[in-house]
Amino acid sequence: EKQRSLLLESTSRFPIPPGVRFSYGTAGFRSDGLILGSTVFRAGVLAALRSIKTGHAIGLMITASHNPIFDNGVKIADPDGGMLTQKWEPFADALANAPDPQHLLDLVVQFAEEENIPLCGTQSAEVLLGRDTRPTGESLLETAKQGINAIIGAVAVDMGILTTPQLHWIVRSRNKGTKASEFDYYAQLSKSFRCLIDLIPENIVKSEVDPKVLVDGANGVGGEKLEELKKMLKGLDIEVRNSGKKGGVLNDGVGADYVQKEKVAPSSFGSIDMGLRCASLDGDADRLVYFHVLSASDNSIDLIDGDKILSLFAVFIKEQLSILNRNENDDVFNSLPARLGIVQTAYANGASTDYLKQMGLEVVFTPTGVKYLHKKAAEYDIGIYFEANGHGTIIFSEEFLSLLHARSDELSVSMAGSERHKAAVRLLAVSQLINQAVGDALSGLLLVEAVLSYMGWSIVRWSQLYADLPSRQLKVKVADRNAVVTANAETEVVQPVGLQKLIDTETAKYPRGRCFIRPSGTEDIVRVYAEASTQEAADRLANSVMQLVY
Ligand code: 16G
Ligand code: ZN
Repeated sequence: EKQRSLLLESTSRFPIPPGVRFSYGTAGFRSDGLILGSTVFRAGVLAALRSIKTGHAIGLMITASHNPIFDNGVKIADPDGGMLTQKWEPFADALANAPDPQHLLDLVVQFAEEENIPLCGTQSAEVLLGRDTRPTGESLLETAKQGINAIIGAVAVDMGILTTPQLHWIVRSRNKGTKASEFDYYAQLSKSFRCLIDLIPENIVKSEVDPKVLVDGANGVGGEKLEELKKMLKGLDIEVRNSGKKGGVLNDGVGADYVQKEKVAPSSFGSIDMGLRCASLDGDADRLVYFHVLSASDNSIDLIDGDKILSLFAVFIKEQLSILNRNENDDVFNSLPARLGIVQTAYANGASTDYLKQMGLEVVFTPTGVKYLHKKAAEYDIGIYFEANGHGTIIFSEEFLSLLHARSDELSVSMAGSERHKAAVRLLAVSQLINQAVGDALSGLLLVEAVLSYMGWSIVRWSQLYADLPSRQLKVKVADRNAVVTANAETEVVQPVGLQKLIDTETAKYPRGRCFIRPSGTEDIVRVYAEASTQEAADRLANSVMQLVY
């Protein structure tokens, strides 16, 4: 009874704006930050219920990632640090759109019953809150707290300004019972980075590798946090630009999304940086791309996107596995077989997929959205996933990690200092460095830097792993994006019926042509992607398929 009146009373303080429908899309709820109050309050309620249900800490992040500064959003992290289980998304939608407090209460009561969530007032729940640097973030975080406090027994812990992956990492660590503060995050990353650097083979020609990396912080939280991390790093020279402190606007002409989509240098980068290794984070630092400036006259760049970061990681991991399992004649150890899986989406450049397959790697595809890629990657001993936009990570199964620990211990006894021992230690260090909860630009950046040093590769050498096929992306405004239904990891249109045939006919006209369309999960549009052997052909293919979509 007390719970009912508390929920009714609190909900009535955050009425929903008229005429808006909220949907828990690929990346949680997103819209103009000023109309998100009711949604964030309700996400707080949801997070508290999720924590009661799972018996673990839950994360709630206020961010709109790479979107403009006045947008905002909210998303929930599950106990393992991953995305909210898809099973709860319909409930999230229903909650966000409940027209009044009574409807909301009815939904909560009904859902709690279905899911066996006790609401008797004796249960406990913990929700960890984080936000990025957006102007509406602070008040929305307060609103989320009120939503959490509307469930009796739930405790809200304000972790302050964080990158999205930091919050996911903290939730995961907290629930695993390992050290889980923001400081612990920096300590773990810098320690494992150091470990990888210390194990670089002496015969590596280091001359080719510039110790300096220039980083575009998107005028967001990432730059600020990278400055913190930097204080604990040795052996790497990081220069942060667009840290947001010099008046630049979040995601405005800066950031990984801008750099990847426009294929130009972000502001405050230019011809003076030609030849230097540059990286760009997005507004909440869960995406990372690299680039180098090509031309002094315009801002054109050579883009090194998520596919190429993936390829670099795959080369490195594969090499370490093969060193670990190298068959010495007097071998007393069995090999430690590892199923290594690579996960991409339809946006992956065809040249990257060819390259990975040529290396003998298993490549699989899922629809766009981290929740799909992550889940697929978790099916392997080591799963590496990346979206072309720069979001991705490496995940290790618990079973494989414990075997690896054991092997590393054995080797440290009989073969300490051998290449095989080092390979085991390196793989363990990667599992500590890379954020296994979710894609993380800061930890990804350190791993890229460590691997380039290990390989002795310049950014140009890295870029030459393969040549991207020219591609083009277009957006089409349509009356109803949900009229387009896809299958086969978004590579095939099943509705409207007959459209795929037309796309196929068009695509067949171009050498190396490939084209797909899909409804966006974050905007009210349909996206078109085309690639072909020349830029002109890719443009033409995209345009003619766009005509078919109208
Ligand atoms: C969100 C997704 C990202 C995906 C993008 C696609 C997460 C954390 N983020 O940003 O993975 O690439 O949406 O947007 O899942 P779209 O559906 O509008 O093309
Ligand atoms: Zn982001």
